[in-house]
Formats: sequence, structure tokens, C-alpha cells
Amino acid sequence: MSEEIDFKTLPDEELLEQMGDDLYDGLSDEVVKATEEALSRGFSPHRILGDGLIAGMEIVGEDFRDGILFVPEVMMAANAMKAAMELLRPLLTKTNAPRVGTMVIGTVKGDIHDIGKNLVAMMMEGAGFQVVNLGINTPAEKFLQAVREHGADILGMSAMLTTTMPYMQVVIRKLKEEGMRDDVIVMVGGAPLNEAFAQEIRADAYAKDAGTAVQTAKKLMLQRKEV
Ligand code: B1M
Repeated sequence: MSEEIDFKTLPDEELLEQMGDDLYDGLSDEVVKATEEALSRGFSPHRILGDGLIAGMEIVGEDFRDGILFVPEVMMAANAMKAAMELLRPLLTKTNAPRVGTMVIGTVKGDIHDIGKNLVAMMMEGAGFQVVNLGINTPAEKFLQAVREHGADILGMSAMLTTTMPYMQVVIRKLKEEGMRDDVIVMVGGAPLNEAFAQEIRADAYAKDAGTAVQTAKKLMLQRKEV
């Protein structure tokens, strides 16, 4: 049992560190309380994410890789992260920006990781995009159907496994087969990807994180309008 900590008494940096530690331990209530405290101190959601939640999740990832943590513990950490993200959601999605375009986004078939993809979705909304979030384990047909139905400007795909990233190419091929490839910008992301992979599968863009995804999407939308 971890002893009760009064978050209000912690200096700023220690608060974020404690948030990361509690995330590692999968203590959802504690992570939520620390996030509330950080928000009440006026921390930006980006600082809370970067220095608290994502920092904690990085250590989870390392220890998962090294066999120190296992799936149940990682699930608990993921649930704690999701609970905190719900507090950040209104701040990340709030927007005064004019409607920029529509993005369909999903985690590809075979892959159930959704934290990073949801973060991208929230920040895109905050930047003025209408976002259609298809969730996890998304087959090519579902991506294509959503692109058609919503007249999407951008199709975003996320993959976190080296075994699922090749599925992105399946979706791109399907777009081509259906004569839809030139109608939509394809953006890809996820921890195992890089620029070279995006080029290899002929995606239009790769973004390494949610902030870059927003910048890249805006730039590509502008280029599209200029053509
Ligand atoms: Co999994 N897992 N996992 N996992 N998991 C990884 C990805 C892994 C790197 C861990 C490790 O070994 N170090 C490893 C993959 C190895 C590989 O293939 N190279 C791994 C593995 C092996 C597995 C399983 C196979 C484990 C098993 O069952 N034996 C299994 C697979 C299940 C499946 O998908 N079929 C599995 C399961 C799980 C959980 C269910 C327990 C849980 C997911 C819970 C959930 O998402 N709801 C989980 C978690 C939490 C992780 C780690 C620890 C954390 C991922 C995360 O949420 N990061 C992860 C370790 C790691 O990534 N270092 C790991 C925080 C998030 C904010 O960052 O997702 O990277 P990230 O998103 C970033 C960027 O990548 C980018 O922007 C985001 C925000 O800045 N981005 C985009 C993401 N999508 C984008 C799309 C874009 C643009 C940018 O445009 C469209």
C-alpha cells in the first residue's frame, strides 16, 4: 500500500513526478487527483501530459519491454492515463479556431493501443478539425467507408506494433483500388514508425507526436487549398 500523499503540499516538479509514479503503479484515483491539482495550479495540459503522464508511461514501456511489468500492470497504468486524459479532454478539444477540415482516425486492424491516437484526435479537434474517431482494430473497409461518408480531408492511421504497421499499406492500396487515393491526405503515426516507413508505403505524411500531427495536418490542408 502506498501511503496517502497530500498533493497540495508538493512543489510543482514533485507533483508531476508523483503523477508519473502513480501512473506507473496504476493508481487511477491518485493520478486523477494529481491532475486536478496540477490544473488548479494553472499547469497547461501539455505540461501535465509531457512531464507527468507521458513521462510515467515511458517508464512503463521500458519496464514492459524488459519483463519487469506485465500486461495486467500495463493495463492499469493505461487506465489511469485514460482517466486523467478525460480531465484534459475539454481543454484539449476546446477551440475558437474556424473549421479547418475533417479527419477520420483509427488504430489499424490487429492493434488495440489507443492512448496516443486519442491524444492526436483531441488535439486535432482543438485545432479546429472535425474528427471522426473509429477506435481500435480498424479494418480497411471501415476506414474507407468513413472517408466516403464524412467526405474526409485526412485519413489518420495509428499503429504501435511492428506487426500491425504494415496494415497501413493495405489500407492505402485499398484506397487506390477504389479510386479514392487522390481525394484524401493520408497521415500515419505511432511509436514504431518513422519518416522512411511513411514514404515507403506512400503515405502523405508521418507525425511523431500529437503536436506535430496538428502542425502537419494544417500545413497539408493549406497546400491542398492552394492547388
Ligand atoms: Co503494448 N506494446 N502491447 N500495450 N504498449 C508497446 C507498444 C511496446 C513498445 C512495449 C514494449 O515492448 N516496450 C510493445 C510493442 C513492440 C513492437 O511491436 N515494437 C507492445 C507490445 C509487445 C504489446 C503486446 C503484444 C503485449 C502482449 O500481449 N504480449 C500487446 C498487443 C495488443 C494488441 O494491440 N494487439 C500490448 C498490449 C498493451 C496494453 C493493452 C496492455 C496497453 C494498451 C492500452 C491502450 O492503449 N488502451 C499497452 C501499452 C499501454 C503500451 C505502452 C507501454 C504505452 C503506449 C502508450 O499509450 N504510450 C507501449 C510502450 C511504448 O510505446 N513505448 C507498448 C503513450 C502515448 C501517449 O504515446 O501511443 O506513442 P504513443 O502515441 C504518440 C505517438 O506515437 C504519436 O502521437 C502520440 C501522442 O504524442 N502517434 C501518432 C500515435 N498515433 C499517431 C497517429 C498519427 C500521428 C501521431 O497520425 C495519424
